[in-house]
Amino acid sequence: MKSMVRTAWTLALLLPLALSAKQAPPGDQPLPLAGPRPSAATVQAWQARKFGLFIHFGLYSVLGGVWDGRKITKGYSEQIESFAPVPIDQYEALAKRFDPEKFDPDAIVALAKAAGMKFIVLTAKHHDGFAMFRTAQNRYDIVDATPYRRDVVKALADACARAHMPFGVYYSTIDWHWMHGQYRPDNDNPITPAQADFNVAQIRELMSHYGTISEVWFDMGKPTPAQSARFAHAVHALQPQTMVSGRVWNHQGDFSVMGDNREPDTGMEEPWQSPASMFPETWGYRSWQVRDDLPGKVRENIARLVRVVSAGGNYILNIGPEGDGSVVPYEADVLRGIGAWLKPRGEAIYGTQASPFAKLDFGYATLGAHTLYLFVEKPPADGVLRLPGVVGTRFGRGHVLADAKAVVDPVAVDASGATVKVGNLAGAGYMPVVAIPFEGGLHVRPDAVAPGADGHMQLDAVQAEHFLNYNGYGYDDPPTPYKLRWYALLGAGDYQLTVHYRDAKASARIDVWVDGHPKPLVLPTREGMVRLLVSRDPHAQPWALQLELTPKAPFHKGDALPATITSVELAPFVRRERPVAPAPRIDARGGERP
Ligand code: H79
Repeated sequence: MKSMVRTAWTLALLLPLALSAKQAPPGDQPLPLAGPRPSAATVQAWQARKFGLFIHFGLYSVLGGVWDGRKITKGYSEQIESFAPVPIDQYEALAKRFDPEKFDPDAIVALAKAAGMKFIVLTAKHHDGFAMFRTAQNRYDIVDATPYRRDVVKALADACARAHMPFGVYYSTIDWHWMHGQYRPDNDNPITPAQADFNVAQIRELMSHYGTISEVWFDMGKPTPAQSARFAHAVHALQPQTMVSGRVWNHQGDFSVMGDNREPDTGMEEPWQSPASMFPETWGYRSWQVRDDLPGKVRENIARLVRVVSAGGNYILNIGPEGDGSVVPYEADVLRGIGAWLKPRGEAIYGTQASPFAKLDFGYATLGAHTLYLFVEKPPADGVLRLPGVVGTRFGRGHVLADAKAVVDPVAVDASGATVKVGNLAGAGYMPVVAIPFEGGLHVRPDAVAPGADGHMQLDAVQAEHFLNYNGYGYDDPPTPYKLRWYALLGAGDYQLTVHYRDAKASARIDVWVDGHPKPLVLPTREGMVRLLVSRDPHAQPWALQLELTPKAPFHKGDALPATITSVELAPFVRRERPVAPAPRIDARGGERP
C-alpha cells in the first residue's frame, strides 16, 4: 500500500495531468490563514538567501546507523529507533552516553559561511522526541539527561547571532518517546490533543529563549487542519516574522517544502524550499556510509542548487555530525567545494528571481535586477546559447563570471529569440556562468499554441503551465493544481470557449481568465463540456491571448480546481446578425427584378 501511495505521489509530480480533484479528501476545505504572518519584506529577505545549512543532530547520531553490531540499512539513520528497531528503554539510555564535546558552534557557522550558505536550521527535536534544548515539559533533553548538560540549540543560536547568520529550528510534531513507539513507516501519525498541547508548550520555549528564529521547520505527522493552524499560530504569536514550513501541513505554512530530496517541476508562486541530504539514504550520521567521488558530490550539489534557484526556490543542504559533535570531514569538504564555486558567482544566485525561460537546452538561468545569468551545464558544440522568446530587450556585452579571459559576443536578437555566442569555456570551471546585462526590462514571450488553418484552437492540459498546492494533508498527499495557464496565438476578437473536464465536484465553479479578466463558469455535470463566450482585451499584449483557469474567486491558499480539466477549445465567434433581407422589389409586371 505504501509503495502504491508513493508511486502515485511520484506520478503526480511527473504527470501533473494525472492529478484530479477526486484525490483530495472529500469535504475537507483548507482553513484560511489567520493571525499575524511574516511581512512581505521578511518573505523577500527569506527568499533572497537561496542556500542554507540543515543539521540533523540528535541521540541517533551516537548510533551512526548501527544497532546491535548490525548496519541498519532500512530507513534513514536518524530514524534508527523505529527501523532497527531499538527497544525504547535502550534507545533512551543512549542519553547517558551522549557527550558531544566536539560540537563547535562557531566552527559550524564558519563552515556554513565558507560554503556560501546564508541560514542554518538545526534539529531541535526529531521523531525520537529527544530535545536538543532545555525543555521544562519533560526531562528527555540534552541538558537534563546527558553528561554534556549543555543546550546545543542555545549554543548554535548564539553563534549564529554573533555572526549575523539567520537561525531556524526543525521540529517534528510526532514523538516516539511520547507515543511509546507507535511507529508508522511514513510517520503520518495523528497527533493526540495532549501531544498537541505538549508540542505547543515546546514551540513556545523555542520561540522564547533562543533569540530571533528565522524559520520553524515543522516536519511529519498528520495533524488536523485545526492543529496545523494552532502550531503555526504558536510560532507567530511570539515571533510573527518567523517563517513556518509547509510541513506543518494543511496549507498553514509560510513556505512550501518539496519532498525529501525533491524539486518541483512546475511553476511556483509561493516561497518554497527544497530539502536535500548528502546521500539520499540518510540525514542523520551513518558511520558506514560510502563517501567517495568528492568532486562529483560537489558538482551534484552545485547543479541542484542552480536548478532550485533557477526555479525560484531555496536550497537547504544537510550535514549529519557524529555523536561526538564533530562534522564528517567529507561533508565539510563538500560544503567548502560548493563555496569555492559559489563565492565568485554569488551575484548569479543570491537575491535573484526564477528563470524567465521554461526550458533552455544548454542549462539554466536566473534573473538579477539588471542582469540575466546563464548557467552552462552542457556547452553547445557551436558555442551558441539560445534564448527562445526574447523580444525587444536592450542587452549589453556579457562576460563569464570568474573567468576574465572567456569571450562573450554581443547578443543577437531575431524573430525566434536571442542568441549569444560564447568562446571557449574550458577555463571557466564547472557550470560556467555567463552574466549579460540589460537595460530596462527583459522581455520573454512564453511558448504559445498556434491555431489550426480554420482559426480553431485546441489547448490540451499537457500544454498548460500547471501551478500546484503543496503540503496538504500530509507527506503522501499529492500536490493539487490550482491554476492552469496557456498562451494562444489569437488576435483581437470574440471567441467561443469550450472547457472539457471530468471528475467535477458537485456544483463546481471555476473562473476563466482571459487576458487577466475573470468570468465565472459553473461545471454543470460530473464530466463533460461547457461553453462560454469570451473576448480579448484590446489593451492586453497583442501577440497572444492569455488563458487561465482557477477555482472561483476569492479562493485561498490550498484551494484546488474542482475538476480535472482535460482541454479547452477556442473558436472565433462571428456574431451572426439576423440578416435583414431587402424587401423584394416588385416590378410593375409582378415579376422579381434580379
Ligand atoms: O528529517 C528527515 C527525515 O527523517 C524526515 N524528513 C527529513 C527532513 C522524514 N520523516 N519521515 N519522512 C521524512 C517521510 C518518509 C519517507 C520515506 Fe522512507 C522515504 C519513506 C520511504 C522513503 C524513510 C526512508 C522511510 C523509509 C526509507
